[in-house]
Amino acid sequence: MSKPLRRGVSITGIEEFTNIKLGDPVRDAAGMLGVKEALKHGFKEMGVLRSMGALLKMNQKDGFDCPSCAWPDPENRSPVAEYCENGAKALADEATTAKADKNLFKKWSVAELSQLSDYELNKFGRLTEPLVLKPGSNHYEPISWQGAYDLIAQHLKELNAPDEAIFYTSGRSSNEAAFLYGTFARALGTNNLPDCSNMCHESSGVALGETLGIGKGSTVLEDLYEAEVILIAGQNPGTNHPRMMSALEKCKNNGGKVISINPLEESGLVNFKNPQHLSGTIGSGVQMADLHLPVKINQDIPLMKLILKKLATLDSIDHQVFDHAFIEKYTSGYQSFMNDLAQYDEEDLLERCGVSEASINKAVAMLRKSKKIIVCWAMGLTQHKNGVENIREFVNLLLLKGALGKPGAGTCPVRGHSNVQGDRSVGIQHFVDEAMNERIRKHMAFEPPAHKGWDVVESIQAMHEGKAKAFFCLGGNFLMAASDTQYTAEAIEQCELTVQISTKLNRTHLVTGKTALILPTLGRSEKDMNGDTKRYFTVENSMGKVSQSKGILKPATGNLRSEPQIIAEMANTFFDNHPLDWKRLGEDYDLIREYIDKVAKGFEDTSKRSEGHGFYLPNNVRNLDFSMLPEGKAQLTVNKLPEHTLASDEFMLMTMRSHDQFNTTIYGLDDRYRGVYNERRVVFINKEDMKDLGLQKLDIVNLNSTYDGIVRTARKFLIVPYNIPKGNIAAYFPETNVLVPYNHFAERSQTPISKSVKVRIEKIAAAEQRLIDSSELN
Ligand SMILES: Nc1nc2c(c(=O)[nH]1)N[C@H]1C(S)=C(S)[C@@H](COP(=O)(O)OP(=O)(O)OC[C@H]3O[C@@H](n4cnc5c(=O)[nH]c(N)nc54)[C@H](O)[C@@H]3O)O[C@H]1N2
Ligand SMILES: Nc1nc2c(c(=O)[nH]1)N[C@H]1C(S)=C(S)[C@@H](COP(=O)(O)OP(=O)(O)OC[C@H]3O[C@@H](n4cnc5c(=O)[nH]c(N)nc54)[C@H](O)[C@@H]3O)O[C@H]1N2
Ligand SMILES: [Mo]
Repeated sequence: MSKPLRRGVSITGIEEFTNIKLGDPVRDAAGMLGVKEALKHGFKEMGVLRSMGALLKMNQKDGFDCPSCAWPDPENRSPVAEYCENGAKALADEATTAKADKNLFKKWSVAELSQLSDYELNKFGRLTEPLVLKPGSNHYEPISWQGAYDLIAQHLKELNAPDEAIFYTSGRSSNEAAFLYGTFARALGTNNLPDCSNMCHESSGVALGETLGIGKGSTVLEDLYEAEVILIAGQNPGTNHPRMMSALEKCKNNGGKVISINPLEESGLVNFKNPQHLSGTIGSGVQMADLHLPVKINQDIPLMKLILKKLATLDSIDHQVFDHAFIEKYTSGYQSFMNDLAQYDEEDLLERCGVSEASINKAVAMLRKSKKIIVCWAMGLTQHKNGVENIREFVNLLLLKGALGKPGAGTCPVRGHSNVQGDRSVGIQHFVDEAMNERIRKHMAFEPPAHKGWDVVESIQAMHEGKAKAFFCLGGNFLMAASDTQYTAEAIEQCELTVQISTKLNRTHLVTGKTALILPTLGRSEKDMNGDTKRYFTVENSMGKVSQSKGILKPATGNLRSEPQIIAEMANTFFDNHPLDWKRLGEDYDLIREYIDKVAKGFEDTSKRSEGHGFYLPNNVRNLDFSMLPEGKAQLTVNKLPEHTLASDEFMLMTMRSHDQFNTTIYGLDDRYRGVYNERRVVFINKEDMKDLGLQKLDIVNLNSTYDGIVRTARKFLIVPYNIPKGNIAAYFPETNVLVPYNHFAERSQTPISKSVKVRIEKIAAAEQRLIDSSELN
């Protein structure tokens, strides 16, 4: 089905091996090695002085918010080192002194650049000036800022309808930039506001909205310290949210227990050495998970049902296991939930989930008496066909145990990008929110569109069908992040104009519309000046707290503009006569915040209240207010078992992150915790499955997925034996996104099924001697 792309660009680069080395998976996460790794990256990318200065200001009250994940900062922050290895890598990546400037684009055509790997593209460094790729040309060339805005205005004026424009957001933007961007789209007349969260925690948002009345988590950081049991399901905090480990450590020191639910026994959950205290750097660390439940991919619902069934049986004896007063007062649906639960056969549930009964009994024993329970989760639950139902099943546990709206208990969807939650809070959403529209009419004096827009998967299909002409991206790397890379590439190419507001070069700059623009922007660590005034912006962390972020580094070049400024200038050039003073909005962020206070729900006096520790946005679950839900109560739900019809030679593939990447940005080629070095093209597979397939370590295979009769192939991967349930395999994204069909996604949230892709393994060559010789590390 693949069709050649315009300008001869490649969606994969050359698929070459990079000389793999294998070691044992590491059991201790973080520790001194983590700090050393972080500093190594920092020093290499930005020099010693620049990196020390910046690291000291990251996540401090007078500094900037870490550009990596959205985990909150403790109130009594450590004066140094309130960062983690990954934060330091993210910073080094942004503050690098390398430059992708006009000379690079003069020398390299887009086709030539696209032959490189994502890792190599990112290494070119920071984008330095606005660039245009004209129809028929193969090279980007400089364009003035005003020239770029004029070109955008001209294209927007040529649209037949506002819905021919699409505005994608990635979660690194500020509240101010995201709010202006959403406002620009709505002022134009469209709700086409797809967001990276559509591929990420959308299933959480939908599930939590339906059951608890708010699409966000309910816990605050201090709750984790107090919890009796924390469940960590489908999340790899040691790699993706390392600062969460210190919170888990506090929980454990207070006597709490941690249960990990994951097909893999991830390093951070085995043992953690806190790099922030001495014992962490030299001692033996803390054993994190008291219990590991190696669930099969997408069998969390059977596992939870079995646990709930066993708890229900115990409860029927003494009525002390479930919190009946809570259930009575705050929930609806108890009887139908219990009737449904009674139907399942325990043996069948046990077999489906693949976890030993002894381990499940241990989990039941831990949960039985506990009243303060927190469930943390991430992509392992959301990126399945039944992603929404997965989360609703864990909410059932919390509701039955009355573990909500009190200290030490609640929901904790661990968000990804550092401001992905804030972007949504200030209006990046494709559906219509009538209350917000009313406030827009009242305070901004324009008529917002009253029909639904497109999310990520709908946008891709619309582009592919030629329904969209202009595609804007506020950050991100849409092509590589989205599913079905070839289909998405063809979709993007249908556009007349594509515009990327970005910091670093990536493949979405190379696979473009007929005309393409790159608008280079300031990174979060950089000083954002308006004349002599230093500006700041605000962000919301994973727990709903809004605070300020002020860059401190000298910008990579003098020709970068801030995201709000770029959006405002684009709007100012396009609109001839508009009720909003776009020019001033691009200059004065206090003015943007005044509008945020009036238009976005829960924001009030943001400029002032975001100072210092910041403020929490309202959260109804914390007050046990479910008045917005049917009967005014939280909803216990009936969720069906996931059904997979795997052919006898098919495996279930999860596509996940290595330790050296941030989504599509590849910092390095090692996955230290999993013992893989200098290579990303690997498939983790159970030894017994290898035997059944006649495969040896480092054999070369293709992965093929077949959906709706279409075969998609990811070429050239190396077999790596791993402790993973039989029938399950794992590999890294974005390389494997070519396998994920664009039209298969979670019901109701439309999150692509990135964690349960059915694939066949096709051996194409035996292990090469040169690879084996260098593969063992001691
Ligand atoms: N360093 C770093 N930090 C990051 C990111 C990054 O790329 N690099 N990305 C950020 C973003 S945007 C996000 S959304 C988060 C992502 O954070 P995670 O969700 O932790 O990221 P993934 O690597 O996708 O890992 C998913 C985990 O789920 C498990 N899993 C897969 N399938 C299942 C299943 O069916 N059931 C269960 N129970 N577990 C399963 C996998 O084994 C893996 O441990 O991290 C954020 N932080
Ligand atoms: N198969 C598979 N696919 C997945 C996932 C998976 O687990 N498996 N995970 C999904 C998830 S959870 C997510 S969140 C998405 C991520 O999707 P995206 O958010 O679209 O991707 P990123 O890789 O985070 O985007 C990186 C790019 O953002 C730009 N950038 C970085 N910082 C800034 C900034 O401050 N401002 C601006 N304007 N640009 C900046 C840089 O140019 C960089 O190249 O991917 C999804 N795709
Ligand atoms: Mo994410």
